[in-house]
Amino acid sequence: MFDKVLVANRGEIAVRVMRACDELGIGTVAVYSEADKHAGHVRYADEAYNVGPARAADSYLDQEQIIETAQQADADAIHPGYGFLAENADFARKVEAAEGLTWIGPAGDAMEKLGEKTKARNIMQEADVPIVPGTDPIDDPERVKEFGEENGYPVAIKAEGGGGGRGMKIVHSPDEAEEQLESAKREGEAYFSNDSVYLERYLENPRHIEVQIIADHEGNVRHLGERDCSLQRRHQKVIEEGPSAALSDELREKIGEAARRGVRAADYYNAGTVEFLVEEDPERGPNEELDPDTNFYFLEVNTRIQVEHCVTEEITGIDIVKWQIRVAQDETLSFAQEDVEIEGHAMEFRINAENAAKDFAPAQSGELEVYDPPGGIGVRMDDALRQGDELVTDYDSMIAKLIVYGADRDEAIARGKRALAEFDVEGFPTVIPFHRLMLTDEEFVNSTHTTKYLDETLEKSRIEAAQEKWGTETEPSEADEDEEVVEREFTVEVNGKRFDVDLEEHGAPPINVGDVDTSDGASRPDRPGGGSGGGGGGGGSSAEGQEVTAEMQGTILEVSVDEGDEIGAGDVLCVLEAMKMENDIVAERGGVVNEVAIGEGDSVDMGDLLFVIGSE
Ligand code: MV4
Repeated sequence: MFDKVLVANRGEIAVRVMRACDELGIGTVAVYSEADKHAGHVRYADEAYNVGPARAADSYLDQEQIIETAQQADADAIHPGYGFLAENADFARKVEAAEGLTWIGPAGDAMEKLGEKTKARNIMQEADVPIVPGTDPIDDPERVKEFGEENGYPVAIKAEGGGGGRGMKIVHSPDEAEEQLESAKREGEAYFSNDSVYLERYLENPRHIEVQIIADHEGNVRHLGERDCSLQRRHQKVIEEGPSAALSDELREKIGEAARRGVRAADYYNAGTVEFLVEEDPERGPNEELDPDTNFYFLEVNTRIQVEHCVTEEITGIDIVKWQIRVAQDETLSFAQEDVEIEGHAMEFRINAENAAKDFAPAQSGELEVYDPPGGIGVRMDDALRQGDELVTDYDSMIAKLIVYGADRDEAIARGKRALAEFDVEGFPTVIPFHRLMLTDEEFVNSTHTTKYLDETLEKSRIEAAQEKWGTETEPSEADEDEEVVEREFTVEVNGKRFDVDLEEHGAPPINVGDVDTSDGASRPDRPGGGSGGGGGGGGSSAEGQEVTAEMQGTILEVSVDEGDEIGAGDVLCVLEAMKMENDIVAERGGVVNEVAIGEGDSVDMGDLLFVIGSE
């Protein structure tokens, strides 16, 4: 049993993994970059370690640093979340080889063979999983033309190391073959350091269906049903749901079983997702070479927990992250395939800090001035930020996920509408208005959309109108930009262990210098003679004159004037020690000291009377 897990990730997925650890009685270790010093996953963890600068390559992707940190913290295992190092087979092997550490994920070798797309295709084909008609790696534009002639156009040229939409080129006619082949090779080299490419028949209008898998080290493989991720924008998923409204129960069963066969053939364990394209275009028809009833085709395997895993958790009641941890410590899956029941319908909305009306431009900065997430029946929030947090823009723009559950798709949509209307985020734009539009959109509501809908069909004017209607953008407030931040470093000892503490004090109270003019409470004259430090007095008036009061709690170190003294503007009235600093309380205007209300050594509270100053 693991005692402690290091989560090599940030944001909502890091918190999601730590929540699973907490429920299993496992301690949690966070890593963070300079940009994430105040991030939610750092607050959530039992311990947290700085692993480097904001640039991911120097922190979240620094393999040696993360492994060393895990060992230093005495963690037993590393969970990579998604993104960053999650699909890096070398890193998985390094973690497994490191003294005292276990990798919470598939074996490095399984990750590697499924990461190479033609290898994955061959494994699937041997396991009787339908694949799109295609080739092994090719190099000659003549091969593209031959393939087009045999299988018809368009032809997809895909990068061997590709995935997620990068490194794919489409050839519509033979004269495009040469140029697109060169371009695909260039992209493959640039993105994946691998210029090897292969061909597939290009399906023009598919739906994107993916099957969740969980497998243990004994070869038990279960599928947890499918998700429909057809609503995408430039290969970025926007809303995911399950089960898919586009599948019959018969096809659902076939796809699920195909996914199980496929990953079993790859000696796969831990969680994973098998992606399929489902072609509904009647003109292209089924893949007759394989099976006359087949219209689904293997696309790729994602060897990680995915953003949208929550959809499956809601409709199966199975905690996938917990099972990742359990199988990594050699536990056996306790449920059979027949025990997995899909019930109800779930939908996930990615809450990105983007302005949908401006081509989904990511917010460049901002403070989460208001964060009021929805609640109630059927609502799940996976997030890490809290109100008052600064938006971190160094990584991706997703700040939260809203997942709704209902007895059926209609109820899930109604809950989604209700929850999105409750959801209040202010300080920077989010895609909440866009999601609200989707839940009233005929194509989406009828589930007739395909992967092309957002990029090619949906009118921009409707997105702009939704943003206008439901957007809650606010101007960044000036006060925050001027906020004083005092940074100090301490060394503290906790239970005999030394820690360096970086203290950042935000919005330290303004230095106030005996403001005896109550006609303008907001005015704050400069301190005579300069000097630094905070704390001071405030003003008020009475029949006897103008009152100087303490603006913060502290101790009077010195009283510099007596009753009856004539004073000039800028004279020091007393010295107040507060927050370990000596603050001169200074008269703003000249006059006569009518009353001295304090003595040396007195403790004063905020608002206590210090002096009354009469006019000359
Ligand atoms: C395809 C395809 C049609 N035919 N392959 C895009 C991401 C990459 N993982 C694979 N992708 C596609 N491969 C063939 N043979 C269409 C896509 C595709 C797509 C797939 C899933 C979800 C959204 C998509 C959007 C555009 C294209």
